[in-house]
Amino acid sequence: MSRLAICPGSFDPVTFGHLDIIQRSAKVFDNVIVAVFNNQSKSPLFTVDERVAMLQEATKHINNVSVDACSGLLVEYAKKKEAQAIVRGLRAVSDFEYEMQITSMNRKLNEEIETFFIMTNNQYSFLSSSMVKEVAKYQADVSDLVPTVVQKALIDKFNNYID
Ligand code: COD
Repeated sequence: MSRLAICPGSFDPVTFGHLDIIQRSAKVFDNVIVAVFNNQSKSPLFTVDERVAMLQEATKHINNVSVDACSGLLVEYAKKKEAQAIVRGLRAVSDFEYEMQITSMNRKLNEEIETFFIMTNNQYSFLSSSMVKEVAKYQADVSDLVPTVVQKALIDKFNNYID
């Protein structure tokens, strides 16, 4: 039986921290779907379509990874795709409580689907999309934090930014 995992997130925008989790999931599972949700509570900078396009470009070299725009409940999406697992990344203790809440809620909604956690690579433990957006706004160099496609998109977004 082929094993499918969903890597869900906002990916606003995708960073090397996300890509590390996606790449490592792709080594463990037969297929991985990166599911892009519109998490309104985070006031997104990029549209879902823009985020999907950047992820597609950044993961095009990984054969068993695809990217999809999603809405509604994550567990419903996972069920529709017949996925066995949800994979999330963990950076620090501060992520733990939030992840615990999401996982407990998802388990209550659907007991069939397991959530797996992958510890961040130490190199990316400080890295978040919000931090990248914050520094890119002031034209800081983010080339070692995000793929080239994202770097270019950030330059375009903040081209005329005045504080
Ligand atoms: N290193 C390792 N992992 C990282 C790093 C890093 N530097 N940065 C981020 N990650 C991980 C995150 O821990 C997460 O696992 C993943 O990468 C994606 O991160 P984000 O920040 O883009 O994703 P979130 O937290 O905004 O995603 C939230 C969801 C969209 C999954 C959630 O809101 C959701 O499930 N929405 C659908 C509605 C639903 O079903 N709700 C019920 C559950 S709350």
